Amino acid sequence: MSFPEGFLWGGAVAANQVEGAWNVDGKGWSVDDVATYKPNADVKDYKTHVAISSEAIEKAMKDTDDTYYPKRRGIDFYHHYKEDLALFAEMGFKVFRLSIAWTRIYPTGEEETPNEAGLQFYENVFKEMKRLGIEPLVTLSHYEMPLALSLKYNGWTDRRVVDMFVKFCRTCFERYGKYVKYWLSFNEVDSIHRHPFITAGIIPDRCGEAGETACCYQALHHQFVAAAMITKDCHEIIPGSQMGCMLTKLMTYPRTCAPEDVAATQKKNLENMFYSDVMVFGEYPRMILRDLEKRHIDIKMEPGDLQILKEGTVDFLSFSYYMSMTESVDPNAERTPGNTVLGVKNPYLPSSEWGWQVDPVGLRVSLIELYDRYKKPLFIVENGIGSRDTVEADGSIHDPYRIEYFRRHFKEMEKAIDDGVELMGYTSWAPIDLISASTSQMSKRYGFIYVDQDDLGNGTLKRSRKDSFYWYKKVIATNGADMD
Ligand code: BGP
Repeated sequence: MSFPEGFLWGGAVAANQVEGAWNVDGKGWSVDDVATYKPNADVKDYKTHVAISSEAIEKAMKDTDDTYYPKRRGIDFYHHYKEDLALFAEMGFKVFRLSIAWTRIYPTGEEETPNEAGLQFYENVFKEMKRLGIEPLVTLSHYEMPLALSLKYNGWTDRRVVDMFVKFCRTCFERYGKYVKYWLSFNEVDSIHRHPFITAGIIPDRCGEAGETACCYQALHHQFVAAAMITKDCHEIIPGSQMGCMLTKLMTYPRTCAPEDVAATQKKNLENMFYSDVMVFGEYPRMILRDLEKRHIDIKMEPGDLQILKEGTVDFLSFSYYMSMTESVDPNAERTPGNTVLGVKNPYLPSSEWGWQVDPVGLRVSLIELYDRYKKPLFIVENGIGSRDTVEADGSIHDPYRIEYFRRHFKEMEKAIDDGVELMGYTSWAPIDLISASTSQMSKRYGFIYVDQDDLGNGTLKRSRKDSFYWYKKVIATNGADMD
């Protein structure tokens, strides 16, 4: 067994979780700039962490301090990007996944002309990556939409946001087409129901009598249409480019072999793959349309929308995989959180401090299921474990649990490839410690590189190599042959 020649090993980040510089060089307010760190909330209570309201937004916009708004400071990648890219190159990265913050390019989303300082920043990053021989994999929407569109239109619920997003993407394709050939539209496109605000700018208390669920499905339809439109634009503007969709793979097993548990699990997995079904097959699954009909959810579609979906299907499917869960019809089954969902606990698996259940075999199961369903090349664009790391007196950082996590997941990837799955590459989440999406913590560390900063922003931002840095470097250098 081995990884194919040219396998794209690397790491992934998101602008809102690393860049900082939230209000410089013309950048506008994004939905992340009002996300707060809630030190007293239970880290497993993700609903509290991702909750938002008009009142909270108003309060945040009056507060220019970033102490309790960690995504405003990130890890200051905006000023450290050359140092960080050099560290990624030292590990031997073939690819680096990053996102472009919409509000650096169009501060409110409605400007006629883009913000040149914002365009220049990302061009500098891509030039440095080209110099280092690292291929960019660019996410166009990674929870970073303009707050102005959220406040004015209730985010993606309004059809007019489609054209604004398409304008932003065309600007990126035209400016960066000579550096970037791999693109992703919406990060975890399925996450709109889990955190509608950071995913689609939807403010629950503005959903009116239609209600939040209907708003989410309408916004999601607009995102499906926009994703299909930009896929065609990407192919036309950048010959040879590839556009992927990005799914949270929420692998779910039946808690028992009781047929009711199996049926409930099947429903969960089909619901999870509905989003990639639309973006890969270019149409809504019949059973989803029937489910929406039964729930009296009426998605307003414009004439031609279904044709747009059909003509704008993706070239590859990317996904995040952190953990698996089970499903049971037993109302008393113990549940555990994982990546802003609440699954039934699997007694055969260990859990992280945040409750996420570690399941390397589940990655192989996911790869085979997704490849069998879609017959498209796959790309793992997020996988990793958040944990507390300790800096020893001599400055070393020992993270054997992280090495073990990755080793076991890489072994399962290798088995899936050996079974015939076409896997383009792998970007770990995240190569460098950054701000957690759900809890806005710095202390939930993912990186091969440690960043000296705590949850309240205290620290020097000094970067340090953890033991796993050297381990991953060896894995990449041997294309996965040496994982000891
Ligand atoms: C995914 C997001 C990433 C990343 C990851 C880890 O949902 O796409 O942005 O944050 O989750 O989650 P967290 O940061 O909440 O630990």
